[in-house]
Amino acid sequence: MTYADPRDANYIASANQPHASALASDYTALGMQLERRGIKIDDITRAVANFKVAIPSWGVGTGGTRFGRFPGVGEPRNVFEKLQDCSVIHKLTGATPTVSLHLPWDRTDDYNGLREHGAALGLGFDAMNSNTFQDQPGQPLSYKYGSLTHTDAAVRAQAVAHNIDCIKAGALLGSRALTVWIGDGANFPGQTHLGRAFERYLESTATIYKALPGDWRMFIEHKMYEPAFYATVIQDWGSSLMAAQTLGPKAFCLVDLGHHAPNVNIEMIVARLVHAQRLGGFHFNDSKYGDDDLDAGSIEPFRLFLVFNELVEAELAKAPNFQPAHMLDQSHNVTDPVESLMTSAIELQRAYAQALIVERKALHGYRIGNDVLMAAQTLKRGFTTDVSPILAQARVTRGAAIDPVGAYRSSGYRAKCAEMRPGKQSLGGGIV
Ligand code: LRH
Ligand code: MN
Repeated sequence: MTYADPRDANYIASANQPHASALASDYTALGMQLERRGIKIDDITRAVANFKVAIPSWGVGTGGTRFGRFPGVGEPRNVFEKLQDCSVIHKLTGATPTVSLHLPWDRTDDYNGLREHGAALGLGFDAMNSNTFQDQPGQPLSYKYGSLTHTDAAVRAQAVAHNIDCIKAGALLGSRALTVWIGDGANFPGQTHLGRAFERYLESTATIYKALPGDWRMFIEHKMYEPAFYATVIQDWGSSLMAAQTLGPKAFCLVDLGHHAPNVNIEMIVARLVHAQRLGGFHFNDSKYGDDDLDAGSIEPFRLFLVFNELVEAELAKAPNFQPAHMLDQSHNVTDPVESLMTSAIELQRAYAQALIVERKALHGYRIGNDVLMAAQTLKRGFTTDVSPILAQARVTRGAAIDPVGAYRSSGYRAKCAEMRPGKQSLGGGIV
C-alpha cells in the first residue's frame, strides 16, 4: 500500500475532489430548506467551523477493560507519537486543535520540547488531568484507600503535591486548567465517614486551588461509582457544585456524560450548572449501562442533542461565566482510535448544528402558550434535520476532509505507523 501523509493539504484537496460536487448540491438543497425556516445556512456553518473539542491523549491508544485489552497495530508508544496521531485527527476534521494530557501517563522531562513539538504539529494543550487513582512504581504511599481524602495526611499531601506538579507541567505547555477526578470512596457501608471524607476533599483541594495561576481554572469531575462501588466522595453534580462554590471562583464542575446512572437527565444538570455559573466543561462520550466510554453520539445521539440544546440556550442568553471546555474522554477497545475520535468530534459538531437550527422564536411561543406537542416537535425538528452538508462544508472551510475516515484509510497512515512503531504492545487489562 502506498503511503501519503493525511495531514498534507494537497493530499486532502485531492481526497476531497470526488466529493465536491455532491457536497455543493446537498449544501444548496439544505440551504433552501433552512431558508424556508428563516435560518441562514452559512451562519450555522461558520459557528460549526469555530466549534472546538480537545482530544484525550489517552484516547489515541487502544483502550481496554479489566478483562483485557486487544491492542491495534502502530499504537503510539509515547506522548510525542500520541501528538502525531492527534495532528492527523485535527488536520482531517479541523475541529480538534488541542490535546488534554494525563500525568503521569504523558510525563516527560522536556515539557518545553513537548510544547514546541505540539506547536509544530499545529496543536495546543487543554486541561491537564491528574492521576491519584493508580499507584506508580516506586510511589512512597499507596492510594488503595484513597488519595485527596485518605485518612492519612501524608497520603493526602502526596496527592496534593502530584496535582501541583500537573499545574507546573501544564503551565510550561500553555494549558490553563486542571481536571481533578479521584476514585476515592468506599466499597462497604461503614468503611468511611461520608461527611469527613468530603471535608478532607475540601481541605486537600483548597491547597491545590491556592497553587492555580491567576488565569487557570480547576475542573471538578464527579462520578457515581467505579472504582468505588458503594460510595464515591464526589459522586454527583451536587457534591461537585458544593465543592466548587466552597473553593472559589476558579473552580468549576466538569460533566463526564458516562458518570451518571442510566436515565439521569444530564441536560437538566447542565442547565443547573449554567445557572450556578459553574459549568466548566465536558468529557463527551456515550454509554448504555455504566461508564462505558463509548464513542460520543453512538448510543444516545438525542441525549447529546439535548445537552447541546442547553448550551445553545445559554450561548443565546449570553449566560455569565459561560466558557465550557469541550473534551472527549473515550476508550476505543474495538475501533481504530483515530477513526473513532474523528467521528466523535464530528458527532459533537452535529449535535451543535442541530441545536443551532432549532426555530427558537416559534419554540418560545409554543412553550409560553403551552402548546406542548408543537413545542416538542419544534425542538425535535432540529434533531431530525440531516445537517451533514453543514458539517462537511465547515471542514472544507478549515482545509479539512469532506470524508475524514475515507481520506485517513486511503492514506495508509495506520499501516505506516505499524512500520514506524515496531515493538510488542502490552496485553494487560485496564483502560490504557
Ligand atoms: C474517570 C475518567 C477521568 C479520567 C479517566 C481516564 O472515569 O473519566 O476523566 O481521568 O476517566
Ligand atoms: Mn472523564
